[in-house]
Amino acid sequence: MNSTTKQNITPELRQWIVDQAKAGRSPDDVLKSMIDSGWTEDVAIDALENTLQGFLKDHAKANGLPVPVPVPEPDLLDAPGSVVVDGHEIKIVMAMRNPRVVVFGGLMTEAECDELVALARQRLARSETVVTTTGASEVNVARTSEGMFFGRAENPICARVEERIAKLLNWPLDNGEGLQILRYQPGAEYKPHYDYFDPAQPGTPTILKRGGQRVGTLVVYLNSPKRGGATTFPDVHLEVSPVKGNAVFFSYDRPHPMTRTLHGGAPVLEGEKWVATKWMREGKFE
Ligand code: PD2
Ligand code: ZN
Repeated sequence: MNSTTKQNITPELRQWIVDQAKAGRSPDDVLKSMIDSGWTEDVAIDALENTLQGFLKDHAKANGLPVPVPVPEPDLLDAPGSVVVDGHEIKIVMAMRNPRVVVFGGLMTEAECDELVALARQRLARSETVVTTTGASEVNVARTSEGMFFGRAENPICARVEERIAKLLNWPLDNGEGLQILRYQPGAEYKPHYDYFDPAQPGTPTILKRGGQRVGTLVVYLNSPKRGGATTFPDVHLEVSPVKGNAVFFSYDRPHPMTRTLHGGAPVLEGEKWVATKWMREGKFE
């Protein structure tokens, strides 16, 4: 918002906007009233956004809820149907607003998938998830896959894929964790969970010292399992099919179930499932 616009929002106007929202009027409806009474559209949108964001922030704080933060977000409107990143065309297969979920087609080539799998295979160990009570890692029974982490830009393929992801999602490379590779064998699954760190857990402040909260996840499918292995979002009854080279992205602007980002990996029924997960933090992950 520019300073001229800010000056135009008197306390009375701010209160009027909040009152309209509390009365259940939609932002579109309020915007229309403002335009009808002589506001230019862009200035009215700025005033509305600024006021409602402030109101929601105050409301969240007063009610002990986490306050929303900026999140990664692709530019989907630039070219309908696909996004081109460094000459590599990535298809938009599906996009949903709430929760924010976008399915990408061809984010990685078949050769890139095969190369990552070959590099990871040598280093697989039973997967660990961070235990938020202590901040330490241990094997978690909810996850029956095996996995490993690459360091950021550990090798040329990781560096290339990380750069592509950072550009696609408009999120700094430095805020990304290293790629995690998981292998699920038949019967293996990842029970529904949230990827953010639970603020109520005593180990969370320690985890957050390195980069703050997670605010987004990108899961890239490195192969197509024969049967099963969808990524599921139980709150919205969404299932994303694991297709080699495709990816599912979702973001969460606060560490709270209201983001509706509960998700899991359904059991693999036949064949193996390999994925690469990129988690994005609020700040630099160093
Ligand atoms: O492999 C998946 O589909 C999956 C599902 C849920 C991966 C993750 N979560 C994850 O890596 O966080
Ligand atoms: Zn997850």
